[in-house]
Amino acid sequence: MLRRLALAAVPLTLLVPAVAVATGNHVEISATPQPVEVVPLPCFPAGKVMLGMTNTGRKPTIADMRVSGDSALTLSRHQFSSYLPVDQLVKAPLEITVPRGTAPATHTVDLTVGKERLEVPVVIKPVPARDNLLLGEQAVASSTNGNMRLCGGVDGNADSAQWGASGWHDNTKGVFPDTYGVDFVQTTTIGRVVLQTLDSTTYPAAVMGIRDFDAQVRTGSTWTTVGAIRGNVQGRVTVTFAPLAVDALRLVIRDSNDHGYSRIVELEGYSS
Ligand SMILES: [Ca+2]
Repeated sequence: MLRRLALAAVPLTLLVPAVAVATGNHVEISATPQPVEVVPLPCFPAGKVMLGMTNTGRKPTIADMRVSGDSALTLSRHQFSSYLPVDQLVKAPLEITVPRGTAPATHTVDLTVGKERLEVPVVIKPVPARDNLLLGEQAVASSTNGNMRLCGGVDGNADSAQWGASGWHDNTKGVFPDTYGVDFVQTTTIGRVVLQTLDSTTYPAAVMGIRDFDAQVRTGSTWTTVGAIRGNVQGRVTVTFAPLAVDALRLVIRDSNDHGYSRIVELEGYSS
């Protein structure tokens, strides 16, 4: 090693930039979008920001980004480490959530790589006025498949084409009933329930959608069936009933058209 250095006869000053890259001085930090907006509801989609590192030095390097925020924020990661080729943006997603009741305010997430630092503003929004009273509320299910998110059925996205990212199904293939619904934090008047079951070009409702279900509401500890659907082959199904002040709402799913899983793209509830 010593002999090699001696043969190369490189002046010491030229070695300095390579050392600097290793400590992160030539890594540019980015974050998109700014600010990030977050709604304080348990099943509302998280605030999403794409973190980036670009190696502006002359040699590839390995960089560690530290991700931190104040205690109001829950962050999906606290570190982003990557090999960085020269002049190439390397990205990783960060999701930010806050508990229900978090007051509207602007917070920050700090991103640091070596001596580089970027402060990303995070705006906590007020809870929006909602026609769909299930949107973002706490979902409750009998089981959830590992590839799906419990919140997927009440995240505001009813597009069957985005089923994989934004839907829900149970984890008991071929075994019914399954249940899916929300627990409200305060008594809520509901008179109409809308189910969007899986209904895409590849997976039409008549083949993969929910076939038989009961819509139920809970007052105190008593569940009441307010509608029963049998033999459904449609993607979007509406159940209307005399409005009731309820503490929870759920579907009891008794069969699907493939007799496999209970697939919900979105479950909505309205006052009338
Ligand atoms: Ca959804």
